[in-house]
Amino acid sequence: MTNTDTLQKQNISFEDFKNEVLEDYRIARVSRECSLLGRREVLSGKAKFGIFGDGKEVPQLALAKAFKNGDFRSGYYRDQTFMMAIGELNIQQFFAGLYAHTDIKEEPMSAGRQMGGHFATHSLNEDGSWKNLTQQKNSSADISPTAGQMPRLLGLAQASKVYRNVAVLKNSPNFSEEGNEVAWGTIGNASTSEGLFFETINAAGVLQVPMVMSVWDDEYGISVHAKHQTTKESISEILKGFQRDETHDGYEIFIVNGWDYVQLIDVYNQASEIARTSHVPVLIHVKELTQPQGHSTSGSHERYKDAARLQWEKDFDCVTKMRDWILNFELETENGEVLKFIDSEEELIIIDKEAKKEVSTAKRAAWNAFLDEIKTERNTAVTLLERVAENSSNKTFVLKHRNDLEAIVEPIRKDILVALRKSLRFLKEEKFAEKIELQQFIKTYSKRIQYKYSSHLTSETEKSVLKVPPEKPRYQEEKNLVDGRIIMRDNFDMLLEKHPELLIFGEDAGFIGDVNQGLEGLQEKFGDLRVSDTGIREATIIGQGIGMAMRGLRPIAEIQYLDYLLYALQIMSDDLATLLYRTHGRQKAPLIIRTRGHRLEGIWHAGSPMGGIINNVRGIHVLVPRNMTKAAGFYNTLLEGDEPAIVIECLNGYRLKEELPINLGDYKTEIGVVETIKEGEDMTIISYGSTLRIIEEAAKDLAQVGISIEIIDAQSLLPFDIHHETVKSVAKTNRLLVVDEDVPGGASAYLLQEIVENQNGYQYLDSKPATLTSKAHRPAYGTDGDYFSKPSAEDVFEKVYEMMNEVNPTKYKSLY
Ligand SMILES: Cc1ncc(C[n+]2csc(CCOP(=O)(O)OP(=O)(O)O)c2C)c(N)n1
Ligand SMILES: [Mg+2]
Repeated sequence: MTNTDTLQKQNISFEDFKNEVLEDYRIARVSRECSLLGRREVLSGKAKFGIFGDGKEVPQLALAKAFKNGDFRSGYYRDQTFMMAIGELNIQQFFAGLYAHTDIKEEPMSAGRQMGGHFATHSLNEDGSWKNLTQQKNSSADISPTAGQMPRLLGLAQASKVYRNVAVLKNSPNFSEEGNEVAWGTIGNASTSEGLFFETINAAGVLQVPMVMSVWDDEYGISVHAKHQTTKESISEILKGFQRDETHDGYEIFIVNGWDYVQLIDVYNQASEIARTSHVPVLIHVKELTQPQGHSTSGSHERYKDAARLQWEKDFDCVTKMRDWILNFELETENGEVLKFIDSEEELIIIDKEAKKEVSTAKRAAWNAFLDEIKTERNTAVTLLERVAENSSNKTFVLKHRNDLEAIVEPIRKDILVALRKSLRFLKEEKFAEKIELQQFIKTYSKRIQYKYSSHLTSETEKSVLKVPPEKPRYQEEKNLVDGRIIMRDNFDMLLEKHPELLIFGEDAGFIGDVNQGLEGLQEKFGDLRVSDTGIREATIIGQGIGMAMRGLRPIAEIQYLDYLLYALQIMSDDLATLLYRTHGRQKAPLIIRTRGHRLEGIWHAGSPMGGIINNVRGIHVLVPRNMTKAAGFYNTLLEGDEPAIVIECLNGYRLKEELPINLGDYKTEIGVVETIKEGEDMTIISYGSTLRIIEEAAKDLAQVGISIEIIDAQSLLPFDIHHETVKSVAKTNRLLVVDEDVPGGASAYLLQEIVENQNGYQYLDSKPATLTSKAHRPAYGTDGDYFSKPSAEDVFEKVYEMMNEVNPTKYKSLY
């Protein structure tokens, strides 16, 4: 017998409650059937990998009830039931994901790019414009790395705080209603062992943001038991110190069993209320969950769970427990009447059977939709090959490919292209119309299909940063030289005025206005929500930025020094860089990361690990301005676009004098465009950032011995030189030297490949192309440490001279 509390609390009639319960049960059953059939699809070879939400169904029903329009989820691969309950995933779409259907209409989570179990909703229309996020339920796109959903969750929650409290943002109808939106996180018990989990939990407690964190606890992380994962084997136990009290802000913490439907609903409603109205973060530790089919399709849990545990999992299976509860439910009313959900078990058996049938039918529909499209393409290819064969002297060979292709019962696109491309090889010596047709077909077909896999690495909208019109800095008549940091500061001042949704935050960025005072006085002027200090926690600084950018804000996240970007590089690489790609352009986070580096002092303040960065963040623009005027211009450009980028300012440039532009906030440095900063005849030297000043110094000495070098500032590493200007310089000088402060074979190797291979620079070279870089070790401390670690003006001079000596030993006599 259950009391009437739940009904009274929710103020609903028994009939409504009953319908809701039975509908919930139906969703749970459907979800479970999806898991069961999904596993079979993988084991029978139709899908490649499966990871499912079985055992976690019931708490997700409760979460879905508390989840309102405008709210955001940031979770992981177990949440299919939640997605179904909020109406954002149907059965056919679930299977389309498993089969990797590349049509976004059939597979709205990622157009087949992500493995099943990685969920997302669409924040953007097809043309890249924002939808009204307050009128839909939102799920930020999942990533696979455990706890990788945490940093972004922090930003999703913080956006509500910003929208509620920043006066200029009060009216943001597409993104927020008074900051009433909650960000809901989900994570597995074992993944709470990750640093990102603890970093995020602490930061959300400090920031007091509306974040509700659910931990789905099934006692395991694949095969590894909680005793190896969590101190005291309990995340709520060890997070007790976070509990708020009369004197301190903190968390509200709930503990609830994952099979207890009624308790779960109660807890989730309370959590929602607390987070939504008071912006207090909440932790819900959902215990006693199971994994009926084990972790994933890659193994079986009988290998690591003993008989007693396996029996317990059967007995405490949340769907079974919910079913038993429905079956045994009786409610005595005040007038003695006994109310039940069902008259007999038969009603539940019907729901069970219907769920099975529905899942099986939709699964078949998904498979057919997936396959039919490819079969049509296959048939076209078969017909074409047949006609080609008829005209070829290698008929038998081509026919073999044609017949093999036709015989494949469930073809994929690889099969089609293998047959076509291998057939073409037999026609090398031949010339006939159908051969041309085949060549054309391969080209257009490959291109069309390639797009399905390679689109949306960067913005394809009108707001692509490459489409922002450049604008030159303008200057007053009389020369006005200032410290570089003044240009930054005054430019940020203009930007904060111009873009109300702009926020800047990082370590020491608020009160003192950053370590180099590029934000001096701006917190005082714009308030501590728009210009703010953060804790020392690089990964979640980036996470704050990602989450807030996903909710329509324009964050600039500061990483104090480039060397410390490594703490954040994982989340930049896994989350930010892939977001547009993994959602096929349906979610974006135009986050700007601001940092400074290349040259200061010692092992951890003078690094320039550019090769590592550019190789890890394809999808994020990487900009390396040589001075503050250029840097400020990049921020101005980026804020007009809709893409993520990192701007690396020169650490030794804030006190160097530059002329103060008069059109601050407006002038724009072009992205993907190089700049020739000195013309010359004998050699092209390309570099970026602080190193350019050393090259300029060497250029003067080289001129004295009759060597004229042309210096190009790359400015933008990703993308690099979209107009292929560098090769024009190489065509003139016939010699190329790439200089930077990265390790040998770092970003210099990338630039070399771009120029020699992609721009076909090799054909103009009269000397071996060369690189000059730092040593392989980190830069040592002190002036001599720098001199013996990084390229110096003497190194540049001698490298160039040596190359010229090789060309003309009589004119440039050997130095050594
Ligand atoms: C960073 C990272 N390390 C390892 C993995 C491999 N992995 C995937 S899921 C998983 C276990 C997660 O367990 P838990 O968080 O308890 O979630 P559950 O699957 O039990 O719901 C591991 C180790 C990963 N995806 N990412
Ligand atoms: Mg687990």
